[in-house]
Amino acid sequence: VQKQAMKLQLIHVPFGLGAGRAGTELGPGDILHAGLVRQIRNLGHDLADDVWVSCADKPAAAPAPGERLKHFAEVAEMSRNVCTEVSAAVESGAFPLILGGDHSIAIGTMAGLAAHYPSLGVVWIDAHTDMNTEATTHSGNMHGMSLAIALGKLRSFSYADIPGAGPSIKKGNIVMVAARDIDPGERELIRKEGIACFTMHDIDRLGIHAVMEKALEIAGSGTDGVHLSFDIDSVDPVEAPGVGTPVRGGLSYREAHFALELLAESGLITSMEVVEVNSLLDPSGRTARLAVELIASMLGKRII
Ligand code: B3U
Ligand code: MN
Ligand code: MN
Repeated sequence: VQKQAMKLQLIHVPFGLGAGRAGTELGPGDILHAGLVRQIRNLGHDLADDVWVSCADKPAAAPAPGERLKHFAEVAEMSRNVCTEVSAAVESGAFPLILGGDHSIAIGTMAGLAAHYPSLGVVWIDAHTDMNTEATTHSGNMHGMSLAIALGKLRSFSYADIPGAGPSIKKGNIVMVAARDIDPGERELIRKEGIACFTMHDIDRLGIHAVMEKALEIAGSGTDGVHLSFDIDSVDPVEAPGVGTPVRGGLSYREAHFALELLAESGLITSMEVVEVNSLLDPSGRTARLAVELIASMLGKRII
């Protein structure tokens, strides 16, 4: 099934202060450099003019002593701006394709999407679950909290603090895929809330095809839109070495492509973001090139 031509809106979010290591702020430029626009045009899609969200690149002030959330002010400001741009893109009728940046950009992405899809489904493909709160985080890095924030699980930051944001995401509409590095507090929250989480163990046991079918059923039934949040560290570090927190035992090259081909085929995905590409940690550039290839699979590219 060749996917129909779409109008795409690229939203670049060169923000890296949610991560523990520098480099993800260069992600949008690196992904463009790896040939994204050519790929998209080859697939026959239209592109609206790119949007660049202006982001803080260094912290405005020293963190307050005892502050649990690193660079909170910068993350909050970035989230407001991303929310505004994603919301405008949906309003214009375009398919938003958001390029990070670290995974904290998903806070603003989902806030903006939820304003238009009150029952948003989310497929979260990631080695991690990003379900930490200010009470459970060890690192203080906010890219490890974005899903918990979208669920309304932080005391100090929620969608009520983002102008124009929709409601928090319903826990029954979220599904995680490819998880293999989960902190104790995250595990407890996932279990307590009963959130669907397909780990690498499940993928080994059931196969990526069955897992993606189950994932689509969870995120795609009873929802009015489905967002794909794709953290490139879901892929095995052999294929995607340019990430801040690599975890062995990830998706193979073909598992990653096949997962995205299945999502494309479903016709259910209404927006996508790609995060955590860090080319400073990958002089070969293969991580950014992989990101471009995977985006193409999600946008309808077929082998034959
Ligand atoms: N769970 C850890 C590690 C981590 C989360 N996301 C990434 N790394 N990329 C944390 O810092 O919260
Ligand atoms: Mn992540
Ligand atoms: Mn991750």
